[in-house]
Parts: sequence; structure tokens; C-alpha cells
Amino acid sequence: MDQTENTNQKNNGGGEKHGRGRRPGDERFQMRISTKYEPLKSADGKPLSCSTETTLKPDQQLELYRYLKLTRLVEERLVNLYRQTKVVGGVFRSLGQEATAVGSAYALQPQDFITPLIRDLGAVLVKGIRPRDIFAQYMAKAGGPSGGKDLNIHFGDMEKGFIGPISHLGDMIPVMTGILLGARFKKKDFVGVAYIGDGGMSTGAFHEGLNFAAVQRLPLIVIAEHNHYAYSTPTSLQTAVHDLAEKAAGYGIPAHIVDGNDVVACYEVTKHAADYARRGGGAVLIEAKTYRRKGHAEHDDQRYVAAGEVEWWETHNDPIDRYERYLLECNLATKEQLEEIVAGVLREIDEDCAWAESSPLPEGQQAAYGVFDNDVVPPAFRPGVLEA
Ligand SMILES: Cc1ncc(C[n+]2csc(CCOP(=O)(O)OP(=O)(O)O)c2C)c(N)n1
Ligand SMILES: [Mg+2]
Repeated sequence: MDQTENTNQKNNGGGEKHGRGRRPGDERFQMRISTKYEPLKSADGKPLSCSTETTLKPDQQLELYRYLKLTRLVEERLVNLYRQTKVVGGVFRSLGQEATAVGSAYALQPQDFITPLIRDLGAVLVKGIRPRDIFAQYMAKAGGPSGGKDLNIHFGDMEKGFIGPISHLGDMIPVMTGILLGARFKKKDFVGVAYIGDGGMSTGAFHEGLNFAAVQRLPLIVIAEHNHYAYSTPTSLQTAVHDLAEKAAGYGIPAHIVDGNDVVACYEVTKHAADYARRGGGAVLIEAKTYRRKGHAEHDDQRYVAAGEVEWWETHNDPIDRYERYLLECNLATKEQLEEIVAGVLREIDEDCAWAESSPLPEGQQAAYGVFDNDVVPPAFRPGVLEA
């Protein structure tokens, strides 16, 4: 496939979109941005639904609904635990953004890798992590994935294909690029999805990682979650581009803009990018336009957000409301079926949360292992120091 096969391209030849400082008609320069899945305004004030053009089978569509609800309800339970001071550290929500993580991860194959960040719990759940692991991890329990040694989403699972974040800014881009280069050397065949926020895209590591992946034509898919804020900084105050997809031009790679609140579109666009990367096309940038309805973390009161903004998104553009509307309008599910799915999710959450709450914290000495290399660290950090 040619890299320029994307439909509805934004390029200066077509006059649709001009890069800053570029002269119209300069044929050397072409922005390869597909807008096929970009957000559309609602027609006649009709409530938004999802893309109806899909290759998803009916049972997969119901499974997607389950993952969306699972993500939201696991996070709601985490907030509940946080308010009871049972969580060690902060709680980061993906409220309003669930479709981006769920839809994109669902488009991957089991051997593919992801590097999820704080808004991507949905992708971790799609990769096969159970709610009990998440609860135990947030409460720093011995039976949690990191055995009580780290917090919230700071854990990975190589078997299931996801790498724990070393940072929430640009750093996972070069990490995933390195993984893909290593895979090429070992003749392993998989694609990698690296998630990144609008703020993280303005850091140096993002640039170096994506540039290298592009030059090497590695099968890297970068999903840029344009959620309007980086901590308290609005996107317009930390980048000069309007569409984050424009940045792809600097690396010579194609880009897509997708409605990040349309789970079907997120699935389709990622599948398209993954097929392209798998066939040897190289790196792809996907900008998912979405909105962060909560603060950076639970402690953040969002005083910097304009009055009514969050409420507008909640009422008019909630990804789960939209997907429910789609499933019902397309006769893919009945209201009762959806309620049954939610009841099943709640049962699983209750069971897993009870298990995690009743699980022990790690023994002090046990928690000191696997943090440093105990053969080379100074004596003060060796586990023995924790003995009474
Ligand atoms: C080097 C460094 N500086 C600052 C932080 C704190 N920090 C974590 S996430 C974040 C903002 C990320 O914003 P964005 O990339 O838009 O992602 P979002 O939270 O919106 O998903 C900041 C400043 C950090 N983790 N590391
Ligand atoms: Mg952001």
C-alpha cells in the first residue's frame, strides 16, 4: 500500500490544509492526514452515535460495550476506595476518554505490544488484566502485580503484551521504538501501540523516539490522546499546531484524525494503522480527539476549567452514552441485554474488590526485593536492613 492511500487527505495541493510557513502549491510538501474517522458535528442537533461502517461482528460489539463499562466502573470503585483512604498514591481517571483506549487496544492481536499511560486503563483490561489485579495494585497489596512495590498503573505484563510506564510524558515512545527494533533483530513479528498525551508530545523524548521509528520504518502506532489539557495547561498554550496529527509531517509518516469518543471509529482506525504497519509501511500517528472530564488526578479540583465545559461534554459527548445509542439504534442489543452486561461487570468488580481488600500487604522485607539489584546495592538498601 502506498503511504498516501488515505482518504480525504489534508494536503496543500488539495488546498484543504496548509502547514505553517508553507506556500500553497509547493508540491514537495504533502500532509498525509486521513480525516475519514474525524469527529463530525451532530446533524440537526441529533445526539451523537458511533460510526456504522464497521467490520466488527455483533458479539465483538457487545464485548466492546463490556470493556467500556468495565473501565468506567473499575475507576469508579477506585475513587470509592481512594475516598476511604485505602488507595496508596493517586487515582487517575479516563472518564470521557474510555473509547480511545478500549477501541484501539481491541484492534490489536494477542502478540502485539502496548505502552499504556494513566488514561489507558481500558487498554490494559482489553489486554487481559483482571480488575482484581488493578485493585490490589492500587492498594499496594502483596498479591498485586508489583507486590506492593509501586502504585496505580506502574506495572507491566510481558506475557500479556504491555509495558509498565516509566513516565507519563514522552519517554514510552523511544521505549516502544526500542522494543520494535529488538523484535526486528529477533525476527519477531508484532506491532506496538504507544499512547501519548497532548502534553507529552511536546517533550524531547517523543520527538527522538518517533523520528527514529519513522526512519527505521518500525511498526509503531502512536495514539495521541488530545484531551484538551496537560495537568492544568490547555493544549493551545503548549503547542502551536491545531491538529496534533500535523506533527506527523515532521517525521514523514502518515496520520489519522479519529473521533476519540467513538469506540467503533477508534477500533477501525487502529486496525487500519496496524494492518499498514504489519505490512511494512512503518510508523503511523493517530490523533484521537477526546476530552478529559476529570482533573489530572482525584486531588485536582479543575479550577482552571471554564464553567460549564465539563458538563457540556458529559451531556453531549459521552463515549458510553454514544455507544449505547448506537447499539440500540442499530438493533445490535436490547436495553435488557446491556443491563445484563453491566450487572455481570458489577458482580466481577464486587468479587475482585473484596478479594483485594482482604489480601495482605507485603512483608517489609519482601517488599525490598526486586527494587534494586540486591547483589550490587549498598548495604543500607539490602533487605536485611529492614529486619527488626
Ligand atoms: C518529567 C516529568 N515532569 C512532570 C511530570 C508530571 N506529569 C505527569 S503527567 C503530566 C501531564 C501530561 O499531560 P498529557 O500528556 O496531556 O496527558 P494527560 O494527562 O492529559 O493524559 C505531567 C506534567 C512527570 N510525570 N514527569
Ligand atoms: Mg492531555
